[in-house]
Amino acid sequence: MSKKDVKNTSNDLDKAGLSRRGFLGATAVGSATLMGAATLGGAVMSRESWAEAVSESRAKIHVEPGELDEYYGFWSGGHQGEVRVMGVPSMRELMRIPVFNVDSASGWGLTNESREIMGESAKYLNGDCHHPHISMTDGKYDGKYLFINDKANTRVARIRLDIMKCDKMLTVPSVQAIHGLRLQKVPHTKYVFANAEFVIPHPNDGSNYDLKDKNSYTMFNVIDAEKMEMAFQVIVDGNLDNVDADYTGKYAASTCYNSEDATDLGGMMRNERDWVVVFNIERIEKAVKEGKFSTLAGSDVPVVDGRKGSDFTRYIPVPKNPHGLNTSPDGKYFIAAGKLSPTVSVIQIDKLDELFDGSLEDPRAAVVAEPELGLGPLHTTYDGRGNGYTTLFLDSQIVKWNIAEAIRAYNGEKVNYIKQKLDVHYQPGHTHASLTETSDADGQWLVVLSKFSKDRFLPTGPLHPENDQLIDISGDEMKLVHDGPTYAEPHDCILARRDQIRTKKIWDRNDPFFASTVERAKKDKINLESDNKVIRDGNKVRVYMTSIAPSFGLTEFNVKQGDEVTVTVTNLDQVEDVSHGFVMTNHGVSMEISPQQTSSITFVADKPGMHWYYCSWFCHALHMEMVGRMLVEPA
Ligand code: RUQ
Ligand code: CUA
Ligand code: CA
Repeated sequence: MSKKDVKNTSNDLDKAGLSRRGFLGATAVGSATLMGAATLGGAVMSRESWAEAVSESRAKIHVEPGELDEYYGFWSGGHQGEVRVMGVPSMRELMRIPVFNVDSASGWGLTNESREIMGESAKYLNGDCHHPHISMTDGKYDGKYLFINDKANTRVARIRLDIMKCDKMLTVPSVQAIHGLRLQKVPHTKYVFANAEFVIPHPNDGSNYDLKDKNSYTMFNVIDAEKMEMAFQVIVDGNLDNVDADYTGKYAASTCYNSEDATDLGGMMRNERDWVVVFNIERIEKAVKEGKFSTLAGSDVPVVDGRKGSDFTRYIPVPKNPHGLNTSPDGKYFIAAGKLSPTVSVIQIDKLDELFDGSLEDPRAAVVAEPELGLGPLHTTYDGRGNGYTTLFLDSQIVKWNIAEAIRAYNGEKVNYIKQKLDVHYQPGHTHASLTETSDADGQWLVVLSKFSKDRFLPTGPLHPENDQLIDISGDEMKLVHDGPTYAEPHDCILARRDQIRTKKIWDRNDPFFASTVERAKKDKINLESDNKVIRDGNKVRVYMTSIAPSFGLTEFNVKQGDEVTVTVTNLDQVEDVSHGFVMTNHGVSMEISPQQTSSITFVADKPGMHWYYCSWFCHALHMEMVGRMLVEPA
């Protein structure tokens, strides 16, 4: 059967008057008629996966043109530095939110507003984000913020979900490489937990390079989510990889793969067990409040010592170089994936109280199961029905397993806790089931982020896309339904129900995003909503103009060669979707001005003569005519 035949089959279904719902009922059609399509694309798609792809589940992901998706997906853009907004289950990319990068379209990293948010770190043009997470209240998404880490330049950023723009960025002091990032779930996201991965000497001034020295360590970083300021830091033994929080608000737990304090691969694999370190947030908070902390040179952030033997932490040994740490949505377990061990370690959270008060002495007593799942377990996600889904990097599979049964097996019962293993393509890292990190986990969809795509797509030269696969987990069996090529490199993603995200249609004139620009205009006695004026202040020139489709308020302004020019544009349009842009040709100047937004950008007018500026967003039939000229008088 050719591709065309397959298409005709679904057309025939349409013609036969079968609605989507009707088609869902017509399972026989899916499995019998279309099995023949298995050879489509030769070796590319297995019989099995194609048969699955055209079945019920496939019909569910077909979001008709003009229809809306059920879920928002937020994808990390990895070392590309942005966050991507997806529609799920269609897997259509809806938007990109620049964060730790420079974006030519919106002017992120170029405009004064974005550079002020980036602060000192605006000088970095790169980033490496891994873990996007939405703020919560009572263990459920509240849709307010999304937080994300930058491993490359040790930053944490916050995105306001009402406008889908980054509004805060913080460089975490005294540490290197923020990797794991999670949020306090209960009672609400008061804190952002951020793991600094690498051990460094303190002070890091070249006087000491010995990682076994007691002044060499890394820290667990706790950020005040509302203020986006450091709350406190906790010194740990070993390094820190991934983290998650519990559903009481009391604990967070991180994996450590380098308990060896080694500097090379061989060294980091020496120990049979590394550990999960559990932080008693309540105790640490109390100590900080009582002033029982120290500070490090050049920083006023409270630091407490959480190394072994401390009241603030417990170290639970787990096999070998663990990676992902994921809390089950029933709040009962922290589950740490073994990576170099074929197991995951199930830590029972309600045993932690006893570990901390001393009534349980052996930290291993908190481990209630260690099921063997396959090779290279990296991350686990949940369906809210008692099952875990763990990616197996080396086996290129996702394995569905039952947590309660794994615990019974650990206690000696003969029970097969493995429910299904499904091939994914290929080498999966993170996996995320819908709403899995909240108590709303609904077991509908699961995304597997495969690090390799190999032969799944048209070749693109030596650099391949990743492959983000969508799997239907609503039934007893996992069904692979979609291949999604993505650019480097969505380490992680999350899914939220669409009603949990509420966005603005146009900007509010009082939005804090451009408040400092409004403030500056006030000082210049400018009414941004009506004035089109040029203000000279020595060799600084401030150009204020409005825009309304299809024209700028100023079609011409004069400056002198060498002037530092700041152009501020206020978009007076109130119609949803009528965004303008401002580009000054040959000056590296570009920015977005969406309805009711004010944006500004500063550059040096270093070339005499006539320079056209134009609107870069196709806003009107006369968009091409939306232009003006900067006339630069030679010095
Ligand atoms: S980590 S592939 Cu950067 Cu989230 Cu596990
Ligand atoms: Cu305004 Cu195009
Ligand atoms: Ca190790």
